[in-house]
Amino acid sequence: MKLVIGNQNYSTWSMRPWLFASYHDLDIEVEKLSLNNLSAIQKRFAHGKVPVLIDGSLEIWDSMAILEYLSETYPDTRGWPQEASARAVARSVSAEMHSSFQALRAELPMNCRKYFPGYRLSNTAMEDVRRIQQIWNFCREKYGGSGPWLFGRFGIADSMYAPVVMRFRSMDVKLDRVSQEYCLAVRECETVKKWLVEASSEAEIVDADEIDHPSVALS
Ligand SMILES: N[C@@H](CCC(=O)N[C@@H](CS)C(=O)NCC(=O)O)C(=O)O
Repeated sequence: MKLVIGNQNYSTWSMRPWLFASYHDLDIEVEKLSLNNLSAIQKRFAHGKVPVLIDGSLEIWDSMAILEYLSETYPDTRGWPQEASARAVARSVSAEMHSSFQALRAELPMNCRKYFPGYRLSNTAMEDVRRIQQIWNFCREKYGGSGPWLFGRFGIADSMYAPVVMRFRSMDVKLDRVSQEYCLAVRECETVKKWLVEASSEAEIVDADEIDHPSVALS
């Protein structure tokens, strides 16, 4: 299998399946394409976006579908919780991440290399931040007893929310205690650290994903 991703500094959608595959040490080749060269991505893939998982003649072009395929192909990874009601909630919060939080996406692009002191969010983006904290508190309190992740053990829901943790880190978003602890667990994860090292080693700037605000380099 091969996972085709975009620039690690910027590509939130790529981070999700990469994190899941790398956390579980799956034998998957990774190919990186530049988000500055969209025409190359469009030429190669009908829908023109990354990530894409290639398994023989099969192409899967959506991050959630890739995560589910990996979890089904490698059942030991147990991407979704085993218990039916926890699984339904994990799917709900993952789907909400997949389809919502437009203000957050627009105002807080992921930029793993940079910290933006004093960056102010709109009320709409703050509402997205509030909702995400509500989700994290709910999952941690109700399902997170057996470990530091949203449903105890690392799963698809954590892969879906990891890029948000990176956005909050860059923008120094103030969070409640449970959310701070969850963000710390994500940032301390060795696989997340590996992503950050690889993102920091990229020199390429993607102007479309940069914001016009003074920044400090993050290590
Ligand atoms: N719904 C897709 C979104 C993928 C996506 O928007 N990828 C971005 C990179 S992070 C991209 O390829 N953008 C290129 C473009 O929009 O032309 C998924 O879940 O994978």
